[in-house]
Amino acid sequence: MNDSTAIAPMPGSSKLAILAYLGISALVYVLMMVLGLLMRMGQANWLGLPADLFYQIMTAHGAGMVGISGLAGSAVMWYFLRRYVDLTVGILWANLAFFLSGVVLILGGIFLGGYAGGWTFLFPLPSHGMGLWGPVGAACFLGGLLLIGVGFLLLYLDVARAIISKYGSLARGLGWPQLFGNSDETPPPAAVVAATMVLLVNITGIVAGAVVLVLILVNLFMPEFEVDALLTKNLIYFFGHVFINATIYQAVIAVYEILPEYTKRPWKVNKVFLGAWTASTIMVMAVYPHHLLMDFVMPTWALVLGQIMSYTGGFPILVVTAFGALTIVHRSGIQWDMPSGLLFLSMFGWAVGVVPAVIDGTIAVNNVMHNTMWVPGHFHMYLIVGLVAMLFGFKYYITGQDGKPGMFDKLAFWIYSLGGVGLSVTFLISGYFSVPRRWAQHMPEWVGLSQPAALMGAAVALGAAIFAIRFLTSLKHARAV
Ligand code: HEM
Ligand SMILES: [Cu+2]
Repeated sequence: MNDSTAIAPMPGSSKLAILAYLGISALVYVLMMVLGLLMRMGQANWLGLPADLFYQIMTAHGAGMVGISGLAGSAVMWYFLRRYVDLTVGILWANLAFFLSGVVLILGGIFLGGYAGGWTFLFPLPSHGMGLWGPVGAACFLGGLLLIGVGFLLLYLDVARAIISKYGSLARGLGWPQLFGNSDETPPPAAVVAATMVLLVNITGIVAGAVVLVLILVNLFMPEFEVDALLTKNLIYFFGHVFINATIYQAVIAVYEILPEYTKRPWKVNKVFLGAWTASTIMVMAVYPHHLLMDFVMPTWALVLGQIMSYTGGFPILVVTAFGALTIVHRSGIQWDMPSGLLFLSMFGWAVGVVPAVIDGTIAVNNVMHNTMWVPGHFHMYLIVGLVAMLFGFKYYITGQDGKPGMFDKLAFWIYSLGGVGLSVTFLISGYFSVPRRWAQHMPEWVGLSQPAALMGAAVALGAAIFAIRFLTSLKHARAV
């Protein structure tokens, strides 16, 4: 295997597709942030948001953010992975087509059909609209998710095909001969290792998601076809947990590829790195019962597994990445600009966000914190300050906006990062005081926290809007290699 061959420039159609993925995601992030802001303003009593509309917005915000993160993460993976393997451009476009058709159905299901049961579509909510939505609205929402899943399934199958045809097997893609054997062949590059892990967990997750979507869809129109509520909840959280986590595992490839360019030092793929990715392949799938800690009918062993895996599962990749990033940057004379700054910020946000997640993965804590604002607190931290910062860092990079940042960029960087930390911390504090999550109307005692949170939300949305404008107006400088 020879990875040192010069990288061929991207054919125009794949460059266009990647820019379409990224451009759409930049716009959707800003739009969905505005929806988040509306919710927070409603909770702050600054906006009279009727409860039914709040839950429609909450459903759109949740589904939209998770979906667009999947799309943007896969663009990062695809862009770098094609440096090493032969990916199919047609499938990249097909995935986008499936995605956009799914989005149309989802938005129709929510804002025309009235579906407001949350992006997690927990059974039997879709069939219990209580007059707010009917089976058609719910079916549009579920069908839209299914369409998006089909697109992603095609994409990851193509990634699997490409990795197998170059490296021989997925085990080799994960570097097992180097990890477990004494092979002195050079291990696959970090991008290939990460992509192999992601395709394994995401194909499994998407198939589980498709199964449960079909079960619930059939039940919607044929209630006599009974569905087991506990089974559906397991499948939904298996799929949901894996899919959102895999977005970071795709976006992090940007760190592995961009920091070496900046520091002119290679990203080292050693046994620790390979071991972390292999261990996480199993753990990211085994940890999902931490979403069911309050479901007393679950077998105890599964919940104990959820707690133990929460303690161990989130760390390996984070540690090898953060440690690797620090060592590669240390005394390298790196130039700090928007791409490298945002990538570094993302490492911080990811690491900080994992801590409250792990705390909540403890059964004794979850007894109290379950379904409080603590939960959106942890994931907004590692999604806004971690994942989305990583993605915007990549967007600055791909449009060639490196080098000394301008005043607007610096300003956007600070209001985005401080706003993101502030928004998440106010969520966490609310959670600490047991303010419930997913409540349209907040009690007068809670509003004192919802109000500063709304201001922070506005800062994040403004920062992201500047990032998005800077990306969209620099598209002509986009690099092809
Ligand atoms: C300006 C930035 C943002 C604001 C103001 C915001 C605000 C909110 C609010 C108010 C909620 C409902 C909290 C509750 O349970 O009461 C929420 C939920 C959520 N947000 Fe955000 N958010 C922002 C950015 C993001 C980003 C960037 C992501 C993901 C990449 C995200 C993903 C989610 C998810 C998955 C939920 C859960 C929805 C549910 O409970 O069904 N948010 N957000
Ligand atoms: Cu989880």
